[in-house]
Amino acid sequence: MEQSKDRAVMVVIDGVKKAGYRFPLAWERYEAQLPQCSFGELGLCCRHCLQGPCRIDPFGDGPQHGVCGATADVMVARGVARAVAAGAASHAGHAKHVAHTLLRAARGEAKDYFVKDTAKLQAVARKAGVATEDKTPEAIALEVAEKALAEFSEREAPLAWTLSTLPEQRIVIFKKLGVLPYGVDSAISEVMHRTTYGVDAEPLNILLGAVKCAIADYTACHIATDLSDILFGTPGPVSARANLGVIKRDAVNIALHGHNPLLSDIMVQVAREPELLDRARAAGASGGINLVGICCTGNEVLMRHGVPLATSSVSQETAILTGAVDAMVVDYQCVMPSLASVAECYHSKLITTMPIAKIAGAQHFQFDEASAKETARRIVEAAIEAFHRRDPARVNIPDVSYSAVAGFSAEAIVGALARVSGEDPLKPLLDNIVSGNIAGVCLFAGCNTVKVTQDANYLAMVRELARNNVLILCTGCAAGTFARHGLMRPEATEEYAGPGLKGVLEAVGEVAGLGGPLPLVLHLGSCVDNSRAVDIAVAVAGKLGVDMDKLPVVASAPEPVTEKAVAIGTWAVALGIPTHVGVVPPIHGSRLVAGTLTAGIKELFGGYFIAESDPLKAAQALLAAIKERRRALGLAA
Ligand code: BF8
Ligand code: SF4
Repeated sequence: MEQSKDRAVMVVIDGVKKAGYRFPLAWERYEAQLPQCSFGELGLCCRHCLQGPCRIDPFGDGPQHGVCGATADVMVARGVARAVAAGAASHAGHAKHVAHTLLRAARGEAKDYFVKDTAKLQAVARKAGVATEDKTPEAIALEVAEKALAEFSEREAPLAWTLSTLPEQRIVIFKKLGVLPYGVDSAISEVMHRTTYGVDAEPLNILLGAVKCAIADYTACHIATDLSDILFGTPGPVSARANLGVIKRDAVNIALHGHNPLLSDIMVQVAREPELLDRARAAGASGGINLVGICCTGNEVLMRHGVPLATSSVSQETAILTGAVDAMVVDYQCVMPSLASVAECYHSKLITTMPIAKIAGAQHFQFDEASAKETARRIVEAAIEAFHRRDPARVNIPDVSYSAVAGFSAEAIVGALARVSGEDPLKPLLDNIVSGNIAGVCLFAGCNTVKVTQDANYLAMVRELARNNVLILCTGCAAGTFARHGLMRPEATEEYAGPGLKGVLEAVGEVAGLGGPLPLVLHLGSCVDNSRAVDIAVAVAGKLGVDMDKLPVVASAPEPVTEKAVAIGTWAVALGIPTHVGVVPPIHGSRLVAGTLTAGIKELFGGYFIAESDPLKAAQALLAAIKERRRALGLAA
């Protein structure tokens, strides 16, 4: 199978092959794994106690129960629930980290951080129920941070961020089904409890536990987005470039990889310091210091600072294989441990920064918010030092990069629409949905995987949906894909948008002063910023006076990898959104679980999963879901 649809990625892979270097990359490591275990693929293997591992024969000839008596349905449901819990734990860790930093900043204990966006602080304070009159921004921030941190442990009442960001009708449904979380961490812990040896053995009950945990995950994502905006600013449209061609031959290149803006935002500030720039130039880097982003950290600094995006997800190793990345700085999540061995074969330094995310073979610079800039400076110095050892003969930077307009936060979208219709900003969006110029909205989210030619599913689907006048939003590595392929440009609107959609994107782009249409794909941010898509959907639902499961809104993760993607997909379904996955998680060992997630769950929440590996069929299924909803709303389909 072809590794990637990304020309730049293929140039680098071919380059190292031609040069005779032997690096097994993710794709070769995947091949070495084949055939992967069928029990695992179906979700029919359990290791939750020491009597296992237990496996169930999918053909019915061998064992149908684990040692404890667990059935296939129970095993598969437990597997799904634990994946959601792991994903939620990751987003919760990220969110708490930002909340602690806001708290320390407000107390004056983290001098490099401060309230950058007071308007967002006010808005979030209102949501969280924090009074703001006669208080300094620091005093408000302190209370907001405390409120946020209080969302994580078990409380007596539902969570402020869940209640204040979702429509009342959704909350009623969640209450009725017993899936309204009373604590983010406690919901995660509850899944671990109920899926351990000898606890919950009712598959549908386990799935409801997974949904509850997924709603906790949503809440954590929203907290992470809100507090990051307070500390670093709410994104607005910004131009940048994307793909490996953004790495510069004449500069000290530092790749920022991982998720949290806490370190990467400070890196951006420090890399502009004249003293460090002078040192880089003195080392022979006439182009100075060039920061580039990878994965969600890449999205964070792209949307707030226009830092170019180098690559995403499955192709992260190729950044180092250009031979010109002097340091790759990582925090946590989606960072392949293999980066250490790839970096070892070059002059590149892999720098870990978080106590919970060290990698054997990497250099560790302990990051503490109290001394953030100091650490960031030391990292830049280490990169300059590595630059001295770069071998120009091994540099192979593909000449591929596209311009991209990023940073469409909910606030930025409403701001752009307000220029069209000041007193009622959502009106143009609604009018165009009603008239059918916009058939519906699709949010693309999630990763790239070795199981699909990188980007292939995204590209096929986005063209088909845009052609059919579906407005496209994106986050995470989905955003990375579209940026790397030039679909976040106004030119892509001209090329791929159907006539109705094109007209709308042109009209809004002109009025918003972009000097051309809005890009074909609107970049909402990182994976936690899927919460921004919810904010937009909730506002539209409110305006239409319906719940979210009535909206012609769908979601897709065409190339998902992580447990975080499973958690996000599950909450999207719980919020009433038909959600496509292009790589099927291990659910097919249980007809009951697979049937519930792809069909039965619709009766409870309105949303459901569409598991489809063929991108064109997936696009058709999403279009059909949009049409079904339009008809139900009495709109022409
Ligand atoms: O949180 S899309 S590979 S980088 S999990 Fe990871 Fe997937 Fe990328 Fe961002 Ni999201
Ligand atoms: Fe086997 Fe049950 Fe233990 Fe799982 S929990 S390993 S099915 S005995």
